[in-house]
Amino acid sequence: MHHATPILVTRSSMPPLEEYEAEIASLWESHWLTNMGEKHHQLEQDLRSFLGVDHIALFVNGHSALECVIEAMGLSGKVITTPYSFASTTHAIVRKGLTPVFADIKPDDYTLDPACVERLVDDETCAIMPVHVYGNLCDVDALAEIARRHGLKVIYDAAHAFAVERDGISAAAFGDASMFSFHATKVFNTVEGGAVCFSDPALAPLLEQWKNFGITGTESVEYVGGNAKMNEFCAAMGICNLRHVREEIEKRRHVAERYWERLEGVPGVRLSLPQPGVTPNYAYLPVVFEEGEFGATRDEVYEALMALDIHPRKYFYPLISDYACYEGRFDSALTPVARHVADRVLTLPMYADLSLEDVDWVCDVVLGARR
Ligand code: T4K
Repeated sequence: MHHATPILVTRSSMPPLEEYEAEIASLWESHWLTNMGEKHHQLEQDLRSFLGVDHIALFVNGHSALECVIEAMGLSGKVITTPYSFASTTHAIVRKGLTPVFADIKPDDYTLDPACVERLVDDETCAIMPVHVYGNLCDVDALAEIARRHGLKVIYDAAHAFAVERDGISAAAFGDASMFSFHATKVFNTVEGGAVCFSDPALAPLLEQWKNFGITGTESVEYVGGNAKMNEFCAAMGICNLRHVREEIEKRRHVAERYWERLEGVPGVRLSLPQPGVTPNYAYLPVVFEEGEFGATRDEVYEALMALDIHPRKYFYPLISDYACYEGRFDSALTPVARHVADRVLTLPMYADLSLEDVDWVCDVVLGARR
């Protein structure tokens, strides 16, 4: 056995303990633990300058952030989205009483195919919810053009795209709104958390109210809102982690480049290499295995790794349209590219502190799985 402990798909980044202790010390003075306190305001400010945006709202997690944007925008009708994502994207649409319509993805970067989106727009369509999956940027210009022509909102699920930029512009700047997840498994985490960046300043008070029970004043409640506020301990974690995030991404770059060096050009292996003009964040390491050429199925590679206590994940299999909870509602045969990728993808272990020796070992096992 190579390792005493398993290698998991990811491992949370954490600041030095003393740094976090110093950051939370003032909470023992103020006794102010949640409801938009001092740490909350500071993290918002830090993120505004990090992302280069004017408008941001913090949330208890990325999923609640998505639900709140839908509420604050007052959307109803159909939302065109991708079946190739985490449950959250479609669940947010359905839980808010809207109807998801699945468009297919592109075979090169797995993001929504604008041509497929365009074909599905009808009179009931109110919005497009594309996903910058794995941190790969969607075709934001084509999607903006479709939205403009049909009067649709664009809400990006940018859960994976923190710190991703195109020609120096943050992913946060595209669409009407972008949701970021700050979950423990993300490039930047606040333990649990999320944020929405948005272009219309009129959304600011609405998001604040929707995440706080719809309260609009000490004696007035105007919306049936929930509770989706980020607390002070999570905000403090974010303040600390943000100081180290560039360094973390740089370490991830070395890990990703080692994987690509080892796997690029292997017949039947499809990698997700950086897109032209895009500064990546190396959030995930997806590999698509084409069985015929590679000589093993995705599931055989998965089993070979698991047998050695290496835990990759099948992000994102099954397609959302194939979930048991949506049985009978959708037909994944209508999104053949998404189905092809979901049946063949494996996301390999990827985190800042993964050693290059371990990357080599993972690659040895992957390549050794061939018949
Ligand atoms: N949209 C998209 C496209 C998303 O991917 C997500 C979340 C969302 C929306 C919603 O955002 P949030 O509401 O979550 O902020 C994980 C995450 O829980 C989830 O945040 C993430 N996407 C999804 C892709 O992955 P699981 O069920 O696979 O997580 P789990 O518990 O199996 O953890 C995976 C690995 O991460 C573990 O093997 C080890 C490591 N880990 C995990 C935890 C919980 C840590 O190192 N530390 C930890 O604290 O969903």
